[in-house]
Amino acid sequence: MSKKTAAQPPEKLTGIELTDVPKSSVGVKAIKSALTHVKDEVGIIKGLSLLSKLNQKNGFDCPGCAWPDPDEKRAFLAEYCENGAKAIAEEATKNKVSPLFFTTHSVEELAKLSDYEIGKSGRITHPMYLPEGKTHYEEISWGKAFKLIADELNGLDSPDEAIFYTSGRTSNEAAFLYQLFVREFGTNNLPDCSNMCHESSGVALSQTLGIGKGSVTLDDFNHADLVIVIGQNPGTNHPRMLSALSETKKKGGKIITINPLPEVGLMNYKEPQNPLKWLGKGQDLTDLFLQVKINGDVALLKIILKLMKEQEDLKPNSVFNHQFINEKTAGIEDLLKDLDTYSIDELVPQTGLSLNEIKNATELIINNEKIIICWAMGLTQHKNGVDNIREVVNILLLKGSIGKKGAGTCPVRGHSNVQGDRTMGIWERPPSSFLDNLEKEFKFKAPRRFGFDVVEAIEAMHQKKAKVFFGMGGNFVSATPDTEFTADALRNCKLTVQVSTKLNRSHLITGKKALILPCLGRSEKDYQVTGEQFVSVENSMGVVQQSRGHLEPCFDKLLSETAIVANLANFTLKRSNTDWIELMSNYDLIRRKIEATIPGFENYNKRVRIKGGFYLPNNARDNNFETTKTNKANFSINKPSEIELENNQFIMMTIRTHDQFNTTIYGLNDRYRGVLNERRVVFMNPDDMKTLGLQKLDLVDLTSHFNNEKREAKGFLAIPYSIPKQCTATYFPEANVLVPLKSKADISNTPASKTVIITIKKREI
Ligand SMILES: Nc1nc2c(c(=O)[nH]1)N[C@H]1C(S)=C(S)[C@@H](COP(=O)(O)OP(=O)(O)OC[C@H]3O[C@@H](n4cnc5c(=O)[nH]c(N)nc54)[C@H](O)[C@@H]3O)O[C@H]1N2
Ligand SMILES: Nc1nc2c(c(=O)[nH]1)N[C@H]1C(S)=C(S)[C@@H](COP(=O)(O)OP(=O)(O)OC[C@H]3O[C@@H](n4cnc5c(=O)[nH]c(N)nc54)[C@H](O)[C@@H]3O)O[C@H]1N2
Ligand SMILES: [Mo]
Repeated sequence: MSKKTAAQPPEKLTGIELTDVPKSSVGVKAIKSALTHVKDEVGIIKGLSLLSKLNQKNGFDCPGCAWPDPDEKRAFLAEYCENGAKAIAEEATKNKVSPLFFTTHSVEELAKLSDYEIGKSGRITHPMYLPEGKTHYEEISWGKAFKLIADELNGLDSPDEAIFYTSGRTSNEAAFLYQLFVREFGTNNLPDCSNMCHESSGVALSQTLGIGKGSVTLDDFNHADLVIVIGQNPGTNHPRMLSALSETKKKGGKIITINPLPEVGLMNYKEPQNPLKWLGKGQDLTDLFLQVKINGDVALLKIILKLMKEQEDLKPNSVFNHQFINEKTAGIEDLLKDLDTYSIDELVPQTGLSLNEIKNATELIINNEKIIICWAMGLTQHKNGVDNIREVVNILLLKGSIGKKGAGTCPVRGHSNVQGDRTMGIWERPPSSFLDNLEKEFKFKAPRRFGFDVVEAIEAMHQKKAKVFFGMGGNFVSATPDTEFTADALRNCKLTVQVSTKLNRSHLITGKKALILPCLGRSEKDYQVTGEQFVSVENSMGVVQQSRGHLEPCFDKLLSETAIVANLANFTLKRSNTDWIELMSNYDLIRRKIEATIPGFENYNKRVRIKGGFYLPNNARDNNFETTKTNKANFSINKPSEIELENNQFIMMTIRTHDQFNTTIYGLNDRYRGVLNERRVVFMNPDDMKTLGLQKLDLVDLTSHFNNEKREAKGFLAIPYSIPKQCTATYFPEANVLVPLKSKADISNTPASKTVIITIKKREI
């Protein structure tokens, strides 16, 4: 057998340049960077026309992050951010990957490119097929492609041998049809990107508050006394959140940031909508910055809880909201008892902070009533990720800071419709009430056995228990942990299918046979036989609204995701009481089915046409916790990190640069961290570098350690940076090869991509 092509990005360096870390975020540089990307990828006239529709009430939802749009006023030409502009530039790119491209380049040749180079090849125009043993993709008709998948699926010994993955861009309409098809086919194997993302939040919030989603609305930021941003980098990943934080500050609220890195976006901000302010100093956002050690959060939050309790014991009724606690919660006695088993002195070193800093944070929490806590991957992607979030909830519950204006939980979602996909039933563990509704409406027997999540799906493919992989969007091989292991898992499959807009590595690391099905992007018009359609999406705060494409499709052979699912179902399902082709012809018909099966979508077709959309029900927002096991909001008992580093070991977190959307690499810069033209870097504490005898930009190799297993990634440039000792940071997907598949969060099974234990070795030249 010929040698396998590596699945990880090549170890090539691209010519680094270091600059000073900027003092403030956004401002004129962000506008310039956005326009450069739009000009280069799309052209300036078409690009500006596109931007004018982005996140407007009659426009399309940004395919970037899930941060919400204002309910009322939306600024003309301005409800987008630098990175939203890059996201649509990337989708509307002039570059095309045509059948000729695949005739010219073999799969092996393409797999040697970096993710940046692969992505820049452009939009895929035709369905493409890689037959077994062939070196090049070949053009295939839609009909033949659907038949091939249907035959392969129907040839399996059991429906559970197929995996149906979803990334979070898929619309409600497509997602609903997709999960229905998969369940009629006979399996709950519906892993999704959420498994790698906010699953820990979903689990923790469901247990404690009875709903897996956050409780705040955008307007709550106008009323909050205190916002805590923990484990999140909104300046890069949710830039429009900075305007919400800016409003909190303007109205007199305070901001605490808890992060191992002093992320520029959270420190100082220049409003993009106000050119007069671009030249000034900008607005300081963070009032108190706690530079916590990676995974030191439970220890930190526990100290805060203990200090709150001390103060309450000293002066009863000065800290806790007893009325809320008595009426609405369960489990406070156990929590208080458990807190007594920890000593502050033992916890402090885990945080890397001084007790005084923690006391200052506690004081702000004690002295304010309306508190919002926001978080993202810095909390979820750890072994104790669920504990992290439950500890956050403990603080809010003690203060009664939930279910009222200006207060509550704010897990900031990633993909633009990841929350909506879950609402539509993209979940390997569907509640039985949901399946009951499907059975009643669609007259079939739904499978009841839980399916595989992402990690389990990889294991099943590796063990050849699963044999067909179908990806609705995303880039499975590069986004998941343990790149080479996952690649082998995919190679074991009989067939891998990717529904995609752009070329990515998952088209190049394939099963014995592979298909690429090209689909429309969010920004494109969707024509079906009854006319132009729109779709709907749910943002991070539970608002459902319509999204209507603005551009003509980049090629006339593309199908919408909805049409792909409907056709596939039509080809595959031998018996179905559903007229799939009719549903596809008019998305109002799909929305009627959603209304009939999922609570909260009453009058869907009418309400989705109201500008700005509608809010889904949210019990935590309504201060009602009857949906938990105890019928109350639950306090919980959580464990600090159990990681013990040996002397020469470091914790590594894998994070995003300012120039990427997950595995889509827009460019090679990380402007806010002062790194230009290079992604293979490792950020280190300067004292640690000295101890290892490393100079700035020395070339190092990284080895990760887990259960006596070792994984290697070679060729990274060491950069001295403001980061706590024994903590390091690298970018994903390059560092994913180091993340062990079995290293994951308890209960949620989310890969622990932010706590990878590594050693660092200088490359001998
Ligand atoms: N432009 C752009 N936008 C995006 C994305 C993108 O790639 N590009 N991705 C989207 C997706 S899918 C998601 S999920 C979100 C991700 O949004 P983020 O979660 O903001 O993304 P990360 O880059 O993973 O950053 C994690 C942050 O947590 C901090 N952190 C890491 N470990 C710890 C810890 O142990 N404790 C604390 N307190 N902090 C820690 C890191 O320093 C970093 O600031 O963004 C979404 N939006
Ligand atoms: N080490 C490490 N790994 C991580 C993370 C981390 O922080 N560290 N973060 C994790 C997180 S939070 C997430 S959400 C996952 C992301 O995992 P995925 O969602 O699987 O990955 P993406 O990179 O977002 O997927 C990009 C691809 O989606 C396709 N695409 C784009 N738009 C569309 C569309 O409209 N329709 C269709 N059908 N396809 C489209 C394009 O072909 C593009 O190449 O990665 C996870 N992996
Ligand atoms: Mo995510």
